[in-house]
Amino acid sequence: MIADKSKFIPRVCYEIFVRSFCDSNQDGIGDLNGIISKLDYLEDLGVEAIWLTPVNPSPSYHKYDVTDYFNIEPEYGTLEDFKNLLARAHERNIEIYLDLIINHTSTLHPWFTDARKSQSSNFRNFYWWMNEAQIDKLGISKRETSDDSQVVYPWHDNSDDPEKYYGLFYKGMPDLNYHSEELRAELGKIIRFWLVDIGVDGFRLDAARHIYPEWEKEQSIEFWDFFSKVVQEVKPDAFTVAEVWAETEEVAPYFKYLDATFHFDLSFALQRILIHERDEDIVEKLQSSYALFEKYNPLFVDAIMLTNHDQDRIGSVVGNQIAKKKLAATILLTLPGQPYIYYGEELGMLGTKPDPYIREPFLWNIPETENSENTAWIEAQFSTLETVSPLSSQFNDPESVFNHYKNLIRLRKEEPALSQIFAPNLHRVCLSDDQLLAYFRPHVDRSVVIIHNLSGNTKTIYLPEDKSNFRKVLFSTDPAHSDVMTNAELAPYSSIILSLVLPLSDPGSENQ
Ligand SMILES: [Ca+2]
Ligand SMILES: [Ca+2]
Repeated sequence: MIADKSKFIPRVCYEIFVRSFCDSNQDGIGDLNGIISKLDYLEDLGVEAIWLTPVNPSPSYHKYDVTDYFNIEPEYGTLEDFKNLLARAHERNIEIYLDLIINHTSTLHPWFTDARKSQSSNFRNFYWWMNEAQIDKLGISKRETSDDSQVVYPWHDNSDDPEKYYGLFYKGMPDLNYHSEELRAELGKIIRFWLVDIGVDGFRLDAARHIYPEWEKEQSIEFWDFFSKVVQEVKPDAFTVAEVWAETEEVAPYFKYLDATFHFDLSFALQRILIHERDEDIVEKLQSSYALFEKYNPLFVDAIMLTNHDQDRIGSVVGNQIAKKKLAATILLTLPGQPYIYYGEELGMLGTKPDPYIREPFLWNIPETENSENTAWIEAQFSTLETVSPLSSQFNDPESVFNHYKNLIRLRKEEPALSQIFAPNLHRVCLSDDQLLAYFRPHVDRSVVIIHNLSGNTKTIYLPEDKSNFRKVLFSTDPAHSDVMTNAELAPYSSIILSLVLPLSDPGSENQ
C-alpha cells in the first residue's frame, strides 16, 4: 500500500535473528521471552521498530520454511509469549514486524504433505507441478543463479510421481502457486490473524520478487497489489517492507504496492567504498534511485542497511577495524531513509558465510558467567571474546562501538535533517577528492553537512564557498574537532557533522 504521510514511520529499526539474540531459559536457544527482557536495552539504544526473523513453527534453525502459519515455534515460545512481547514493545513505542514467508513452505507443511500424495489432492494446486516434457517445452529445467539463490535446478523429484515440484531455494522449500484462489484465501486468513487477532504492526516480506517463478515473473508485482488490498482492508496503517533482492530498476515497481524495500544496491555500494576507501558517486546513485522510486510511490520509504542476515557482517567486511566499523555506522546513520541495524552490528560483531556464522550469538556478557543470556546453539567462529567486546564491557566505555551507535541514533532522532524519511533530502557536496564522501541534508529547522574521510590518511577539507559557514560541530569522531571546526584537517576514517555557525550574518544564506 502507499504509506500515509500522517502516520509515524519508525526512524531506526533493528533486525533480530531470534535464535541468536537472547536466551531466557538456558537451553542455549534465543527466544521471545529473551527479547522481552531486552526491550529496555533496545529502547535505550533508540530502536523504534524490530524486524523478527521468522517465528512460525519450522524444522530448520533459521525457520524460513514454515509448517504452521498460525502458531509460534515451540523453541521460541508460545502465542501468549508473542502477545506479551507485542504489548511490552508497544508500551515502549516499539513496533514489531513479522517476517512473512509466503513464497514457499516447508515440505513438512500439511498442505505439501497432502499435495505430494496424489495429483488429485485438494492442495495439489497450492504448489507448482510439471512433468519433464512440460518443463523441457518451457525451457525451465535450469535457471541462472542470483544473489538470493544459488540453485540451478529448481525442479525436484517427488519419489515415483511423474510430476516434479518447483522449489527455487531448495528442495525442502516448495514454492507456493498463487494461481490458486483457495491459497489466496488462506493467505488472507494469515494476514488477518497476525495483523488483527494478534496485532503486529507490519510485515517484512521475504523473497517478494520470487512470488511467481521466472517464466511468469511480471505477475509477482500484481500479486502485491492483491496482498496490499487485503492489508488495506484489515489494517490500513500496517507497514510493509519487502525483500526485493535485485537492482534498483527491478526494485522500483514494487513501491507501487509496498511501503518500503531493502536497498541492496546501496548495501553493496557502501561495502565497496569502505573496502576500496573511495567514493563511487554514492550520492548521485541514491538521487537517481529516489527519482525512480518516486515514480511509483511519492511516499516511498528507502529501507537501508549495511548488511542483513544473508550477507557477511560489516565488521568482517572492514577487517574488524574499530575506526572503520564506526565509519560504516556513521555513513548509514546519516543517510536518508529508514535504517535497519542487524543485531550485534552495534557491538561490531563479525562473521562471514556460510550462513550460520553470520548469525552467531549476541555477546551480552562473558559467556562463562552463570545463567548466561548468551545463546549457545552454535559455537561462534568469528564473534568471540578474543575478537569482539561483549556489551557488558562496551556499555560504559564512551569510545565503544556500542556508544557510537547510541550517540548517532540519538543525534539522528534529534536532527530532523538526519531523520527525514519521505522525500529524501540529499545533495552532493563536492570536495574534489574521491577519498572524501560529503553530502548536504537541507532542512527548514537546521541543515547539516556530513563529511567522511574514507581513507587511512589525514585529509584537508576545502568546503565550497556556499558551505563555508558550516563549521558548528554537531558530531565528530575526530577528537580535534569540538564546538566549532577551527582547522580543516580530518583524521583517518573520521566523520564530522556540521551545521551553520551562529550568529548568522544573513539568515537567507542557508540555501540548498
Ligand atoms: Ca531459550
Ligand atoms: Ca515463487
